[in-house]
Amino acid sequence: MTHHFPTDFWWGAAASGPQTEGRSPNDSKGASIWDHWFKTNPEKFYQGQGPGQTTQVMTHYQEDLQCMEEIGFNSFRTSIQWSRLIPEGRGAVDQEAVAFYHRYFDELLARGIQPFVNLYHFDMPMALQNQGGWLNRETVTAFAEYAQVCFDLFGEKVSHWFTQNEPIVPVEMGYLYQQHYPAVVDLSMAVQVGYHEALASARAIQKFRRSACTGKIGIILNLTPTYPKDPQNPADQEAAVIADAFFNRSFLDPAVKGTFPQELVEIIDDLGMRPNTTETDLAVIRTNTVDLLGVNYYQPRRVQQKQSPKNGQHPMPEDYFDVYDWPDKKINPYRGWEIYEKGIYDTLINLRDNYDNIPCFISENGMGVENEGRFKNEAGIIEDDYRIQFIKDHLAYVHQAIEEGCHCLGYHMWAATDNWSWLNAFKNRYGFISIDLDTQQRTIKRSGYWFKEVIRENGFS
Ligand code: BGP
Repeated sequence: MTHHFPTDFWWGAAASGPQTEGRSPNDSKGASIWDHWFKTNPEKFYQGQGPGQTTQVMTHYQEDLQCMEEIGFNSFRTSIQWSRLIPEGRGAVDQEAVAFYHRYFDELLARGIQPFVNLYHFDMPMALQNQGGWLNRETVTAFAEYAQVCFDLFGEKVSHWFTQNEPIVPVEMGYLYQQHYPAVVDLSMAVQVGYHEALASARAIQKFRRSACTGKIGIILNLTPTYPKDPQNPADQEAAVIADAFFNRSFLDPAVKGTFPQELVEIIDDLGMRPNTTETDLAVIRTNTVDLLGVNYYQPRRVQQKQSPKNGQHPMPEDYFDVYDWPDKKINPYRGWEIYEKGIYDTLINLRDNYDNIPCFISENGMGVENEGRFKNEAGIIEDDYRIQFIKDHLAYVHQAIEEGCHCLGYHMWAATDNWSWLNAFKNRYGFISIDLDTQQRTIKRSGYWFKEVIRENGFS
């Protein structure tokens, strides 16, 4: 075998609470920003499918987990929904939710699959959003309290915890590019939101360290390696350094090193947008860094020195660089994202060389494809050979990075089952396991059977 992976490598896939749980009539879940946004603006969601539908995991989790066991996963990541566990964001804990998450984690363990549990996947409880959400410092305290509740309730069953998934996304999509609620454009708010998320993550880690939990805690970041148009051109290089500081190092540095990148701090100071900080906050961030890093990798970022004038109306990160559209790029047309396999290797090498080779794993990587039903064979199995190729090409680079000393402990694909994707709802399907939304029937795709072989062999040729 040409690509053999280390013993005990984590093989599996990921999901999130808000993308799989859905709602049932009269359930006791509190609204999240997604429930609220769908109520006020259903037209924003692809084919009017909202977060109440999703894949009904609460009633179908056994079928999902049976398929995952059949594929041979040894680990699976999902998230607890804050607004399900604590409907008002603070205060009373919902006992139905507690019972459900216990059943879910028990079933995973019984099937030999380690639950990796994340606490925040873009799903602010609406009761807290009404008081400012991440703009409000009180939300940081509420998040630490929520984390404590989770550690106390489930700490004996869960050995791998994550504070947040892609914390840059609520910053950029909620406060710069209008794809998440509250969809405003305001860099100063974006900075405050990001700072509070970073602080909240550190405060949750502090709670973890003081709890009885014996496992590991980390964070999941979408790292987008940033490439200058012309690597020999210092102005393009500088543009790449700044874009990297905005979108990667803004969370990577505080999470792993306990500090914020100087380039970013200088820009924010120049703009007079330094968030409200205290010495105590900075000490909490400095001393509560992660044990483990989840790396979500989908696409690179390509930039060049500023060619166009600044937009002038309101400051934006793009005042410091221009996006470079590489004419030779390979693209996933359904999602519009570039496919660049070597980016996963460059990201791991960067962690090896500049982040003390922190233990990490690929926590998401995958390919969303529209109308996958057209690839169904007579047996009802989706023949997603493109996904097999995509994973193979990326895994080969992960393997190379490990051979070169990177401390990468596993590979989780996005996603385990097809699931609901924010504004895109069910447009693109990502899973190893397809779901017929009318019948809720789960069927393993060809990629799932291929992955089963990879897991069995602990590698591939
Ligand atoms: C990541 C998120 C996931 C998932 C995935 C695919 O950024 O962590 O929640 O949605 O991207 O993206 P999308 O669903 O937007 O196609």
